[in-house]
Amino acid sequence: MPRKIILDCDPGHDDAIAMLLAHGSPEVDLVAVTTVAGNQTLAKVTRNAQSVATVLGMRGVPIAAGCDRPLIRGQEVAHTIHGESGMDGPRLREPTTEIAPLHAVQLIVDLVMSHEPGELTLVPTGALTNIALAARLEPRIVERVREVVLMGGACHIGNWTPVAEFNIKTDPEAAQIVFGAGWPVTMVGLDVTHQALATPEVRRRIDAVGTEPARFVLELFDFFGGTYRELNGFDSPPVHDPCAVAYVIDPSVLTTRRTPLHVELTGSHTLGMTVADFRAEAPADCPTQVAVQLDFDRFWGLVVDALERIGEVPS
Ligand SMILES: [Ca+2]
Repeated sequence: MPRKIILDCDPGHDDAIAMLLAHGSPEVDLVAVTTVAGNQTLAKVTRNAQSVATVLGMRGVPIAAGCDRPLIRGQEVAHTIHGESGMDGPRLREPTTEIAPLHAVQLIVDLVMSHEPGELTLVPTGALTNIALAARLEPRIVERVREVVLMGGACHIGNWTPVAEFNIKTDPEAAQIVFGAGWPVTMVGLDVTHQALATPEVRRRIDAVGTEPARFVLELFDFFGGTYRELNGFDSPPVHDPCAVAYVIDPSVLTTRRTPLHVELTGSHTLGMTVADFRAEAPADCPTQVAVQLDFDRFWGLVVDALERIGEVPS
């Protein structure tokens, strides 16, 4: 049985590849795509989600727009990484997919409550605003969700600040709600996503697929690779968000370690830092774990396989 997931995202170059991986993998059933302000404004990331769905030929998957700002703090966007549109680089077709006529938070609640307990997995790859609000709006979803596999956080080195990762830093209160809710959480953070590099060899493998979606991925890498090189000194860009989807498809892609996780909400230099406790083995009933190692070949194999399955998309 394919694993049913809701992808809650802010496309975003790497979010686009997360959508691609979910859409092209038979091991997961993408039930909905929900958007949240993050890499760019809500309007821009939602339009980008529609564009990606169009490029990939994704039909029948509802796309719903969610929160347009963090719970408490002012909105920060990542235009330095993702450009003014939030997904600069590729020239996109006019989107043909529509937006669902309800708020993403309501859609998440409705879907979780209308599925069997343990059936739906939430895969957030942006700020955790929608997920936190969904848990507050309908607390029963916490017991019904199978697990939350999120891209965000870092146990050692951040990207938005020395110790904080962008998705967590931009809405730390929402992140703390999600980490502390009691449902199983796997944090797929920079510790592993900085291993998911789009190297020249990876690019060659994707180029060999030879389809429009494959060219779209290469155009994403071109832009994202440029900003990462300039700003962060990376030779090849880290492709964060699909790592979370890959873990749902095949958990052996990531090595995980069980640990309590907390979000720093008051530090003057550490706001948004995710604090793990590696001093001792966590108790077996600890609901949170963090990814510590990526199987690089297996991960990129999943992305290439997904592209092969999607094939050429008729216009
Ligand atoms: Ca993202």
